Parts: sequence; C-alpha cells; structure tokens
Amino acid sequence: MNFKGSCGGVATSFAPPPRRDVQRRVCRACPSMLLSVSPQPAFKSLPRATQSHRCFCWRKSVSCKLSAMAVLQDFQTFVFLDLETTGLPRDQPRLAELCLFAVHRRSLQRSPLLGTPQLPRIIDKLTLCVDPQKPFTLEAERITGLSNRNLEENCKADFNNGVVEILKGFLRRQMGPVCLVAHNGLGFDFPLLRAELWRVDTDLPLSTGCLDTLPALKELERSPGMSYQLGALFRHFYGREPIGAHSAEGDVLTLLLVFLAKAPELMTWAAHNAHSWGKIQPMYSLSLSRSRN
Ligand code: DCM
Ligand code: MG
Repeated sequence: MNFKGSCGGVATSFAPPPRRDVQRRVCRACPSMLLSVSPQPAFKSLPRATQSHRCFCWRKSVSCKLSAMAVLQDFQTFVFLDLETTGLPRDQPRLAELCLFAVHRRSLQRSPLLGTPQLPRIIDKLTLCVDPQKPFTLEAERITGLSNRNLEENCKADFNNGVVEILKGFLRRQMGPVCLVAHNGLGFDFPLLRAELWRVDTDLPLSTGCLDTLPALKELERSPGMSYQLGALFRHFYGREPIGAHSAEGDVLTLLLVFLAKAPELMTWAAHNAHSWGKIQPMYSLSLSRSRN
C-alpha cells in the first residue's frame, strides 16, 4: 500500500489495513496536525504501552512513532455552554437559563493576539430562559438578575420537551463529532444539564464530548499564584474585565474568548482528555429532587 506523505513513524506489530479503514484523528506526537490513523480492530484492548499505529500527516511529513495513543477524538465542532441556575450544587439547583455558542474548529485554529479579543465571524448561538420551578437562592437571584417572578412574568415555560427539541436540533445541525465546552463543566454544567434531561426522560448522544476548561487551563497555563476562575482567566489573557458575568450569554462569550487565547492547545487537550457525555453523572437523583420540590 502506498503511504505517500507518511510520517514514517510506523507500527511494527501489524500490516497496514485497507485504505477504507483510515480515519482522521489527532496525533499525540504531532498534536497540531490532522492525521490519518489506521485503527486496528483490537486497538482499544491493547495495553497502552504497546498501542501503536501507522499515521500520515495531511500537511507535511513528520516523524512520529506512537506508542501510547489513547482513543482520540477529532472534534469538528466545539459548543461553548453556560447554565444559570437557582443555586449551587448543595441547593440541588434547577436550570433557569442556558446559552450555547457552536464554533467549527476551523474558526478556532488561530489564537488571537493577546490583548485583542476577536470573535470568529461564524457562530451559531442559542440562548433560552426557562422557569426553573424552584425558588432561587438569594445569592443566585442577586448575581444572575433572574428571579422566579421575572421569569413567570415573561411567561417562560419550564425545561420541557420543547426546550429539549430546540437544544437537540441545535446540536444536531453542527458538524460532528461535537464537544461541549464549559468552565467547571464536570463539576457543574454537565451534571446539571444531564439531570434536567433525565427529568424529562431524554438524553444527549452518549458519545458527545465534554471538555472542562478548568482542569485543562490549570495544566496548560501554569503561572504562580494564578486564579483559574473564568473572570480571572479573561483578565489574565486580555487585561480587562469580562462583560456580562452571570448571564449565560455573557459567560459563554467570556469562555469562548478565553478558549481562543489557547485554542490550538485546548483542542489538542480535548482530543486526548475530553470525557464522553455517557460518563457524566447527573448532579442529583430525580427521586431526591422530586421529593424536595
Ligand atoms: N451560583 C450561586 N452562587 C454563586 C455563584 C454561582 O448560586 N456565588 C449559581 C447561580 C448561577 C450558577 O451558579 O446561575 C452558575 O454560575 P455562573 O454564573 O458563575 O455560571
Ligand atoms: Mg454563568
């Protein structure tokens, strides 16, 4: 088989598979490159130390012998997500506002110059307010500007099938594989969204990626004494205050700009470290939350 353009880093334990098996993925050894890898049927079951594959780079020849490749995801669309809620996890919060910005990886490939936040031109956006059917804590009401009263006065429905259809339709129209991105997403946004979806007996595709920028940036942007709160990261990268903190749309905008400051590294980090939606534990069990409502 002709591996023209091959990086030459070649697994020795198996022969090249037929071309139709080749898939585009991201390579740990040359992470910014799009690679074509040839998965083996028993790939996942190989011990990590002996996993290897034959790959070639679309852009230029590089040398890469992969000896410990995890199952990597070549996410095509990153969906930045933020939820506003009636309180913190200890309050068993309900969702009151959600915002998603979907950006194709092509629009994320170059970091903006530091200090000059610049948004991609092509972004799909979705912002919805919902009646949480649960009282806000005073603090949640204060910081978000949302209240049971103003949501009711504006006739917002609860998190029902209508909201779910809009959310799923929004995600379906994005080029996959899709990776959700949220700051402290593993600790808050993903488990809460899954609890809300389970409440109405539905779910997202289990293979949807989930990237939490909090641990990612702790690893990628090390600086002594640095705070990794979203607002602090924005100040760190852009030297100014973020706009619209604690509105779902304001926080998503801040998150996207923070992501853009380290976009190539974060996309590579996601390829290696993103969780799958199916592994996200809902924030609380429904029987418990129902009995408290
Ligand atoms: N939250 C809260 N008290 C805080 C911070 C957050 O109750 N001190 C809740 C309400 C917010 C939600 O968490 O809607 C999400 O936080 P954030 O606005 O930071 O995304
Ligand atoms: Mg928020």
